[in-house]
Amino acid sequence: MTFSARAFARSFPLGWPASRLRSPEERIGLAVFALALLFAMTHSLWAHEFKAGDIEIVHPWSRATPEGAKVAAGYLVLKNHGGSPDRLVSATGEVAGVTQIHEMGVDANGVMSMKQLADGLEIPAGGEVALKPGSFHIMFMDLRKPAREGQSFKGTLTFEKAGTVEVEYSVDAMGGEHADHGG
Ligand SMILES: [Cu+2]
Repeated sequence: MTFSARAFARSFPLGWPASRLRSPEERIGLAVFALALLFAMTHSLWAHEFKAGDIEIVHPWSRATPEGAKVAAGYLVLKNHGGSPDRLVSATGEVAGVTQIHEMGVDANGVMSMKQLADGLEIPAGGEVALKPGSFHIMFMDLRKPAREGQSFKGTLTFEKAGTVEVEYSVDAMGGEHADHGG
């Protein structure tokens, strides 16, 4: 043995292993690890999904709305595991008087605008469609109550073939581009 117990004690004057967490680097490392673990747990709780026939509905979410807001948007991913196309034809939300399926885009003047998809939204066979900020979304109108961060609200999605399924939207933090368009 080339490393004596006395030399060992000199190298770690505060004692080993008790000294480990007294080093700032170790503490920060442990804190980062704990946060990462917490994030992973929270994320898996939020990454919920629903099924209607061949259609998988991944992580419906919405944003918190300011007091008095009349609209909110719902986002999710629709995956079609079937061999034929299906179509999202309507939606409801318990917070909303009226719920529509919308598409957001840039008009000829370069202004963000959106329109209702009266015929719904096709999900190709074996494919997927993402409803996300700046693109397709569920539009909750005539809001009866604000959507609060950390809470969730129920809604339904109706597909031409897969039928109607109840889903739950997680409410994320306020802000972002869709909150600004006001209708
Ligand atoms: Cu919209």
